[in-house]
Amino acid sequence: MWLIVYRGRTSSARECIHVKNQDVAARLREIADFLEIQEVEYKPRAYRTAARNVESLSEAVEDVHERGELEEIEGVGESIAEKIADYLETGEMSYYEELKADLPIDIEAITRVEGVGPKTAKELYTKLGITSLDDLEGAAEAGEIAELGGFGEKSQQNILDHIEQAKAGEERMLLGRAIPIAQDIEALLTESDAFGRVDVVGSFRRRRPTVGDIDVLGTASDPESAMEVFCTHDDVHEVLARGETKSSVVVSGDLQVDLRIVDQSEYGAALVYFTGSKDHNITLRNRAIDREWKLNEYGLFDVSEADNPQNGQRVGERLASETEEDVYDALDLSWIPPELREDTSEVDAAAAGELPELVDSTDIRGDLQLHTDYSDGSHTVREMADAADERGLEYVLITDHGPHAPIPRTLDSETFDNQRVVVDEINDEGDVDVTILLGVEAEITDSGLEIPEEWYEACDLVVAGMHGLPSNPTEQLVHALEKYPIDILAHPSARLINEREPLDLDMDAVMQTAADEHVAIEINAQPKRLDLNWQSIKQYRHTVSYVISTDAHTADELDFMHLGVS
Ligand code: DGT
Ligand code: CA
Ligand code: CA
Ligand code: ZN
Repeated sequence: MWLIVYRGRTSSARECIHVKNQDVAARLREIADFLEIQEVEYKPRAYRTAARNVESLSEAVEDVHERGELEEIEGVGESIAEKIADYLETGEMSYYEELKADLPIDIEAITRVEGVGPKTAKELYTKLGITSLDDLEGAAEAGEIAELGGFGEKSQQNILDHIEQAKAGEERMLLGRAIPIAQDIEALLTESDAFGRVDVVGSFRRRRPTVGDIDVLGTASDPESAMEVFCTHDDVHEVLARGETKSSVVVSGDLQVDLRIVDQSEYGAALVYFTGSKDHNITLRNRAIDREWKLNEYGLFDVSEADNPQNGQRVGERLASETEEDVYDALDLSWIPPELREDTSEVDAAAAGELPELVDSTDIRGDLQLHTDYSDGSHTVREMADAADERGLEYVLITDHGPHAPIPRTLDSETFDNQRVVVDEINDEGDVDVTILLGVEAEITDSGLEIPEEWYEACDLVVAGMHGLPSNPTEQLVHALEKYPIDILAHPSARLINEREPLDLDMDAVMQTAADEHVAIEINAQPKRLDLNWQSIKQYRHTVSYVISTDAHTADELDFMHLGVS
């Protein structure tokens, strides 16, 4: 059995990126789409690579610009650097604005619909004037798309099938995207004199893969000035509500942020309440009711002697409210880590003293999926080795895409052999502490696992994954796991959050086969994947072993590890 995550080593999970990196990356990606529509060659790919590298930078792109080092970002040449500088200096990227003026459509949203690419989006605009997801939905429902030449019923049905998924992307932001935004706000409030404690709560604190909004809890001796700071800082795009203890604003990425100011003496009860989940709260509240107590955001109260327990929020004798530990303790529970507060038996486990010890970032020793410029990664093997070394990893497994992966560049026999030599050289030179292992991300297709026989011997470990649209995914996965010496099954459900539904798999069958064949299951830390999902991870934790891998395509994406850990 593989057990790749051990306890007991410190490594730092650098989480702090900056909001502007994402804004720049979003524009570069849209430029890529616009250029693709114009059938410009190579450039779209260059813009996408640059976008990925800017987005995953471990520092603020403004700082890089201030040092005059934009062109040192991988994939950013003179021309892209100029565009980034333009945006950072003026707040607008004029090249992007020009392209957008020519084709005024929400290309990012429309192309999020599975099967709709930039060129289709343009055609839909030219022929039907579609500029947004709502337009697209309306046209599909009215049957207008089926009537277009080159489209037909099937394309229209495909759009209808996938539009909800794309629309969900407007409502729920990827955790990986929300983290830098929330951390910036948290830092801003924490550093302001107006606030005492500040905590980001809600689904964010529970580290759900996506968040509907950001909930912030704070204490303030002068709530009025605290609200002033919260409602008027630089990143506030709109104030939705402003009250004495409760305000809501909209910030970058159209993200809503709610703030509540509560009393220091009731902070613990408020933390429990606003961290949620709602179902976890209900289970806690029922536990209180069983004891003739009452639990709400103000505290835990003994109401057995109260004349009218429903009368007011703070009735009865206060049992706990100052810290979270106090509240859980009073309910005869050990403190429950936020990630577990999803009402999936964690309260029973806490009552029985059987909460699991959670894996955390300090447990991570290695990373078993990452890409280099031998396939679709941005950096060389050497650069990835250095980046892994800097992060204190003991080992990494290089896994470029094997033949038949649906991407522009994949390994062939020559480049694979060459990569083996390069990896051996780096290990032999011994100037990095990290051990570089060589693997491959082999493609599972209709005909099996697409790598030459010799590679099994030459690889330290074989990772297998599916990137296409298989007709019978369960059968193909099970067959591949049984027939080939696979070590790790990558991103099993192949979901792309807000873009592509998970494969329709018989997960029991896949997991049982993986267990029988001693194949470890990957928890992929890419913000869009987070695959295997947390519900299944829990479900199959006694069946299979897991590895947490970043699937990094740039050096800084090695920092995604903490998302996989969450
Ligand atoms: P989200 O924003 O959709 O990603 O999910 P949450 O969990 O952050 O939900 P949100 O923002 O509506 O509320 C934050 C927390 O406040 C939630 O996790 C639990 C608590 N809460 C909100 N509404 C209720 C409620 O009606 N009953 C109880 N017991 N708790 C609630
Ligand atoms: Ca929330
Ligand atoms: Ca909320
Ligand atoms: Zn993959």
